[in-house]
Amino acid sequence: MAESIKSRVRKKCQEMGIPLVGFAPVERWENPPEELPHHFEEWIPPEFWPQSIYPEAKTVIVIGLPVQLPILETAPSIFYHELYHTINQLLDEEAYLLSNYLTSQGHPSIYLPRDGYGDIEVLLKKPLAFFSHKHAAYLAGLGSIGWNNVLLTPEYGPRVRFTSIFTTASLDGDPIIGYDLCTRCLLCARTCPVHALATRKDEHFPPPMEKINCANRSRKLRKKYQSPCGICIKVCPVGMDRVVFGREDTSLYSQEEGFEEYHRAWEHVKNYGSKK
Ligand code: B12
Ligand code: SF4
Ligand code: SF4
Repeated sequence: MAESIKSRVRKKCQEMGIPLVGFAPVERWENPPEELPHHFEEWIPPEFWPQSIYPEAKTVIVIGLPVQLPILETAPSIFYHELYHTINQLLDEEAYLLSNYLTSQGHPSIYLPRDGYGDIEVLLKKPLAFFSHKHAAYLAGLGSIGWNNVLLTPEYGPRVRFTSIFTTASLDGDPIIGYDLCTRCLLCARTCPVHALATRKDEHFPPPMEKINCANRSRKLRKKYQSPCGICIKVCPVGMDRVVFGREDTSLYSQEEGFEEYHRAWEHVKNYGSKK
């Protein structure tokens, strides 16, 4: 019975054009599976667990939509700004519809907003949401956490946005990716314009991050209709999407020679629709 709900949800996701979906029983927040690739020095506090937010929840279903690499390459720009909003809207709508579907099948369920904050000004004071989709995706076996502080997936590297559904249906969890996808190349940290990511490799995990520097940059870019920044997810070499889009060589971001047509295209996009 439980498996059949799972396969119905997978089928529905396929019909809705959702390429990534993962299942995590809520117990995984309390007892993280041993196969997880990272050892966390601090784990998510209990009040952020799904069973604390919706006590009836038995399983978290995580869905992910890709950030199309050639658009992200123009960032910061109006092009990525628009894509970001399109993905966010779709995630919210699709998770809402999926939760209604599950409820109609006799399994009361609720959707979570893909972000869950009113404005960047709120994050500047407290850069946390009440629930973390990155950790949910991690516990649902969709990927491993990168040096850039977001989840890397085999399919899209860090270029994927997530949201979650809390369901009262008890469903089997998906297998955990037991290896670390991050190569520790530190391209993300070295290209961050506001030094928000640590550039020294040490044992601390997750690596320390200056969230406020990143949020401040986002606030400035928003005033120009160019938010968010996205550089640390653009340069990451991980992800099959690089092969799909023919972008395996990440030196195209740091050098113009040999890649003039790309640089010209990005410059053109940056010149329109947003403030300089
Ligand atoms: C707040 C937030 C931000 C803030 C803070 C960044 C951050 N890393 O938290 C700002 C505005 C800077 C930001 C920027 C970006 N974000 Co953001 N962001 C969020 C948001 C809304 C909440 C994250 C959160 O609070 N998690 C909850 C806590 C529990 O997680 P945590 O902070 O990682 O906590 C850990 C440690 O800090 C530690 N810890 C230590 N002390 C304490 C104390 C307390 C009280 C807690 C709770 C934890 C804690 O324990 C935790 C476990 O490891 C999520 C959406 C969501 N609701 O999940 C998106 C999200 C994480 N962002 C996302 C993305 C893509 C970005 C950007 C790339 C956007 C862009 N610029 O294009 C950048 C990347 C920045 C980066 N390198 O991390 C995606 C990540 C997708 C993925 N592949 O993983 C998410 C999931 C949005 C989405 N719906 O997909 N973001
Ligand atoms: S989104 Fe931009 S500012 Fe924020 S951490 Fe990544 S590169 Fe740095
Ligand atoms: S850019 Fe390199 S160090 Fe950063 S997350 Fe990707 S693989 Fe890891």
